[in-house]
Amino acid sequence: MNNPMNNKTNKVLLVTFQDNTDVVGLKYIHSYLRGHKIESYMLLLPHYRENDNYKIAKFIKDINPAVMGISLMSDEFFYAKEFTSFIKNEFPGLTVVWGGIHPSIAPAQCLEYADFVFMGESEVAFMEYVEAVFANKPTLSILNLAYKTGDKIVINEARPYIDDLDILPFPEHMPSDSFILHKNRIREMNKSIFEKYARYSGKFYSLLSSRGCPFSCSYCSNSFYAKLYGTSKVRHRSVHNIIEELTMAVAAYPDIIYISIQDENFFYSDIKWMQDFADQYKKAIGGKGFVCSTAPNNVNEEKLSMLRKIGLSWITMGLQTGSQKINREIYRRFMSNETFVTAALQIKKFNIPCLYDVILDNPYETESDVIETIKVLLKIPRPFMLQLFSLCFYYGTEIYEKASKDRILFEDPRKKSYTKYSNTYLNKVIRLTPLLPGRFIMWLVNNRKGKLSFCINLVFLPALFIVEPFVWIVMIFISFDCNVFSTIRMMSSFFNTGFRKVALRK
Ligand code: B12
Ligand code: SF4
Repeated sequence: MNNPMNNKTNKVLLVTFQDNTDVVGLKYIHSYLRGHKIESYMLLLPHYRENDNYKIAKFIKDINPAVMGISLMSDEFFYAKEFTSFIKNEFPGLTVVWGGIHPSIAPAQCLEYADFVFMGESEVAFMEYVEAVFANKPTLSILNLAYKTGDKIVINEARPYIDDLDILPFPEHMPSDSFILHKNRIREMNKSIFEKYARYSGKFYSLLSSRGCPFSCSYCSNSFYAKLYGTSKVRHRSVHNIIEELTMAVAAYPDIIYISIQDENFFYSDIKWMQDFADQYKKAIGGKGFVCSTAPNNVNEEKLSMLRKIGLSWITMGLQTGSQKINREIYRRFMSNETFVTAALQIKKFNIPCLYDVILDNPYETESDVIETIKVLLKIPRPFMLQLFSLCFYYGTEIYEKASKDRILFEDPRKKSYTKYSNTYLNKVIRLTPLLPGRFIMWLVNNRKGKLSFCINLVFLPALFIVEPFVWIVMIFISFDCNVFSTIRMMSSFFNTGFRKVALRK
């Protein structure tokens, strides 16, 4: 195959392996480049397989980029490695740059394959790099950049966080000039393909109203960023700027059902900012529902009341563990169970359905720690649902350093699936906690070692297949203020997301 660099162009190709189109960070990079008149293309490779390489190579030859940027999380490392090795072989002169969370936390590992790595927030730094490449200027002193020279890894200083996020062009729901690997071919993105891959059929619009989190939980990448930047400051966009983005999005995509606020901790915003947001949201976006995440510490009735009135429909909040000791000493989360339960009761008071995150498979947890989690979950009001994650020891995080020092054996975070938690008795009980009566849950806990422990297997599947869908329907119904039509419409998007995820896998 010809090397595109023989015929140098001023084009950038941005690649992702994520299985959905919700690639917020990469969309920001794309918009920033395009906003600065740089010809940027996006290529989405969901469910990428080695066999796809030659089809992709043909597409790359046609586009002929000067720089290829790949965005990756840890679990996409091996796709990026395989793909980059192929590309370097096929197009030896094409510069391949990696960015995103994994290259940020593990640059040396990534530089085994990528020519350069960008660490941290990179809109400005990457654009400077691209402009330098186009102008044949030196690039090695660009901030955020890491590279290898001989055996040595050089990591340049991080550019300070962008304080004024309003300078960033809006990311696009369905990015312009984007292409996708669909049904064995690279196709130009269009609405129908987009809806197949977007989460909830594209009916959720992802918004980042702020960047950063004031906390620094040991398992979260924010504990790494706090070290990299020497601060955990949260930066907010102006309300005016957010509303402008939403107004445009809702006009362009009238079938959007929800605004999905992707901020780590939306309730962290101060009350004055929130009041302003509520007023302008109500005026400009009307009754459109929105969903967000929060830490329990930042929930209060004033904020709940204000946001419920303008459409707050779902909340995601982390418990992670009911063991105070694990929370404090291992997760470095200084959030008490009382605070969590109080927040859950307040959320219930405003009739907002809530999803609670719980981390399973923590080798530092004893059986009694896990039982503490079950007990806390039994104190919160129903209906609710759990999002259960198997603990991943991501590189660069505080918990990774600790577990490595303590010689704890853990799975390679690049290979581990965070959704595949182990099938232990107590993990099953946790899964059943929102579905079955509290007394029965405690009975299962107390009989876990006795002759009756087999009973859990009798109730497990019926609860999952009969009770769980029912709880979901009730929660969706509540989220739409008991509107039957909206509930049915939403359920079809949920169904499509689940169904297509399975059907689109080759
Ligand atoms: C919003 C969010 C999501 C959204 C959107 C994800 C997305 N890709 O944008 C959704 C809900 C889909 C999601 C899902 C998941 N997420 Co998530 N998510 C986040 C969150 C809270 C914010 C990400 C964000 O938008 N940040 C703001 C943007 C602007 O930053 P950014 O994405 O990092 O991009 C910037 C830089 O990284 C860089 N960059 C990015 N790509 C590239 C490419 C190039 C070429 C260059 C030069 C630079 C560059 O520049 C960008 C702009 O400044 C982060 C936490 C965090 N602090 O990052 C977790 C986080 C990214 N998620 C994480 C995980 C684990 C997941 C899940 C696997 C499960 C889960 N537990 O949530 C799923 C699976 C996703 C999938 N593969 O489909 C982990 C990743 C850990 C890791 N080491 O891989 C994080 C870091 C949270 C954590 N646990 O620490 N997530
Ligand atoms: S509160 Fe959530 S986003 Fe913030 S550091 Fe902890 S886990 Fe990460």
